[in-house]
Amino acid sequence: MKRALWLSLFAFVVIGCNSGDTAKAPEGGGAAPAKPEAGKKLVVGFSQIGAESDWRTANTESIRSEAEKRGVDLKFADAQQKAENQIKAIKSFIAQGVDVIAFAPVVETGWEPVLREAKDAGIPVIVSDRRPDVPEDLYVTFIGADFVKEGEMAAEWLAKKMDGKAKIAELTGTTGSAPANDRAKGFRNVLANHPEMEIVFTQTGDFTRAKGKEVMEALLKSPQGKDIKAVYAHNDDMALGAIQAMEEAGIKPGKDIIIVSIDGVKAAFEAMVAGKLNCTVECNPLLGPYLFDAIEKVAKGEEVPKRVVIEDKWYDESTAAAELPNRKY
Ligand code: GYE
Repeated sequence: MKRALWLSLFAFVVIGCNSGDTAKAPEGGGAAPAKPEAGKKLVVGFSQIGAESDWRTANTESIRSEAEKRGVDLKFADAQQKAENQIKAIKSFIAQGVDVIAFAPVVETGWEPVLREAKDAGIPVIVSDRRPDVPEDLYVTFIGADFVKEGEMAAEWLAKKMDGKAKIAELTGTTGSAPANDRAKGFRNVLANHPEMEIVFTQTGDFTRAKGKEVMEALLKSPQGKDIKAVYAHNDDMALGAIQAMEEAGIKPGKDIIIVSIDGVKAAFEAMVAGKLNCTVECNPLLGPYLFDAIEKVAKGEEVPKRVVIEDKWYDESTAAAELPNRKY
């Protein structure tokens, strides 16, 4: 019976987001909440990655508040950035017999066995935010941004700003995660057309402010640090940490070193207004409404597209002040 819930359409949907917009329902907005059968609440298990960044905090808040708004019984598990905790959480959701499982996989690999267990138990799985490297029949839909495109946008902006010439330090996200892999790839796709734009340093800052700061501090102390003209950070938090390290080293962030990052959190806009960050590529974390639209459809046995892409755009120092009051996260 539950296997019918696996119904899905191999379709592809792109959702554009205007700056400052909260997420809209995927199709025409405001889909009516599912009526729980005979007064029974829909039970959803969500395995979140952790609380590593402002983006993640906004994402969690969006998911929690949307569940509450729709009267969904949400079992929320924070994995503290550990895949093994996510696997444990998913196994426990299976054991509890939840109606739908949703998760944001911290890294790309290692999910096939546990997702097979969910499938064998007849519980549909919805993927949020990051892509797992598994056969497509193991999940119903994947809702999230195109990280390769984000990396490309960051590189295009930077190449223009630097007139096609710069020694770049890259602060990468969590090793093995889809956004770290894809944002690195997208950036390099564009750099291939700019022979004098060169990545001379690349190291993980694990998507956190503390590690971004630590890595930048060490880089600035090394002889290589003197050559760096630009920083590409895979998220705003690492850029904000790097900004602190630069200031402590007597370097003017945003001027001596040009900085581009990804996410578009409020703190990044504030840093742009203060002239310390130059550009951020937005990645909308407000996935709650999209996610629960899909969850409710899947629970009712309705079809959902296999992939829902949330579209992003970039903002830089020239538009930051005007945009800041519209920011929702
Ligand atoms: O960019 C980063 C977070 O997966 C898109 O994870 C997400 C990323 C986001 O920690 O800030």
